[in-house]
Amino acid sequence: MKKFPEYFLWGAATSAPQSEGYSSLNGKSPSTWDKWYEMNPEKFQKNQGPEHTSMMYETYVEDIKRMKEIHMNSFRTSIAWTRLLPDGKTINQEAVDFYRNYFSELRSNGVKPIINLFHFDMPWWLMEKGGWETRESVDAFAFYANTCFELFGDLVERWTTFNEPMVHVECGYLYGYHYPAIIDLKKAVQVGFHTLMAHTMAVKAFKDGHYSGEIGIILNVSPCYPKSQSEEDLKAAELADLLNTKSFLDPTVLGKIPEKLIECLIENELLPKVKEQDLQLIQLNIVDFIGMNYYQPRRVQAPIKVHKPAISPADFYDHYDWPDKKINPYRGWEIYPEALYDVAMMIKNQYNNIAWYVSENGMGVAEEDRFLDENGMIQDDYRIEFMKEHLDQLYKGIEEGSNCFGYHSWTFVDCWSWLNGYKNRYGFYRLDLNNNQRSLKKSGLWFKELIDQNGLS
Ligand code: BGP
Repeated sequence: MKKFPEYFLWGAATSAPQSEGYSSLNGKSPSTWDKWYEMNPEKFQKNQGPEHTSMMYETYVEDIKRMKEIHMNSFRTSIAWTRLLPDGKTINQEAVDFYRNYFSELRSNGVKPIINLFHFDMPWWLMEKGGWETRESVDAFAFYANTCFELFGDLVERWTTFNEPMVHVECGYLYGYHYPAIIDLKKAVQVGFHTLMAHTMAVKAFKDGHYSGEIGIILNVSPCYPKSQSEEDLKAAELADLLNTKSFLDPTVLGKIPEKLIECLIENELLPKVKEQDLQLIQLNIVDFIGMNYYQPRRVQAPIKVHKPAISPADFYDHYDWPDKKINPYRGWEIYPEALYDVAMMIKNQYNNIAWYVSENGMGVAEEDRFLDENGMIQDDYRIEFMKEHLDQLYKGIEEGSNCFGYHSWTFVDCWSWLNGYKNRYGFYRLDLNNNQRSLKKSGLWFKELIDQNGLS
């Protein structure tokens, strides 16, 4: 039996915009997702906008019973900024009541909430002023964060500021997947820097306010593996790692933007606008813990054509197709559990062995109803195998001293996703879109046994 530490947190993660529903009700103002969907419904799966989620706004009490049924002891969701502060300043009392009841319900059922503040859901009122492109966003976020600490601090032991901050940078400003779908490397760097400062000022507010508990950030880590050991490929992997991982990991954990990243920004005329005290503030406000979302690695090679100064990430590295890769046949993503061990060791060896947890890991499956059995249960043995393999690698890392305190699967109940609606399912519970009913999948039962044993057999 591979036993995990006694204090280990076993749970699942979701976000407010992907699970709550009621996105234009009960006082909530629109986020960019609500507006984008409204403006371009043809971009998305029919009738599957942020309004049509698993509707946890109304079902959270029963859902928490379900969490308890499978013995989960932790759950991560987020607060919707636009629900709590619809205009950025005025508190929406209905939202306060909702979140207080939600978090209290989790706690009284033995499920520790980990509460995140921003999961890609930029308020529309702020987006109209430029969103993360403007410095105003830093103050607005710090105000929102502090409001959350004041209102819910007695119910939350672990806060995180952002989920995957690189995603709104690259999807919004490099690849056109998220609103405002601009393609502009210089703007992307500025947006990234403002996000880092928003995080920093939220941590500062938390520390200055002497709130109890801990504060962290959730990053998406895709370890970068080079195609070969050639100098060019190694350099490409190093740059990919600097830009995608270390750009947030180093300042938030070590208090310092990597020198090599600064050199690279200078060389490419990409330095963002920085205020005098910013670097010192970053240094003084490091996190207590980190969450790592891991799905698949990044396979990189030297770029083929390079612009100087750079105009896109392709000027620093290219992706390549690793011929030996194992693929999730139902989604297409690579399955490489070994990377989780590499992440565990990286944190141990390069990041002061800071406390961390796996904040998302999971297997998306398209048309999952093909695996329904005659009793209406999804027989998702592929997901069990996926989690087992990943937990095995995580266990190895913990055995070797990495300070990991939990594992959250993505996700609890199948949830709405940003661009694909309900195409790819991830949950321990299947969501029936016709009647919003949940039903336990085989992986949920397996997870319960795993939790009971606190280990892998
Ligand atoms: C992470 C996000 C989640 C979730 C997940 C699965 O990057 O934090 O919000 O969506 O990925 O990805 P997808 O929904 O695209 O399958």
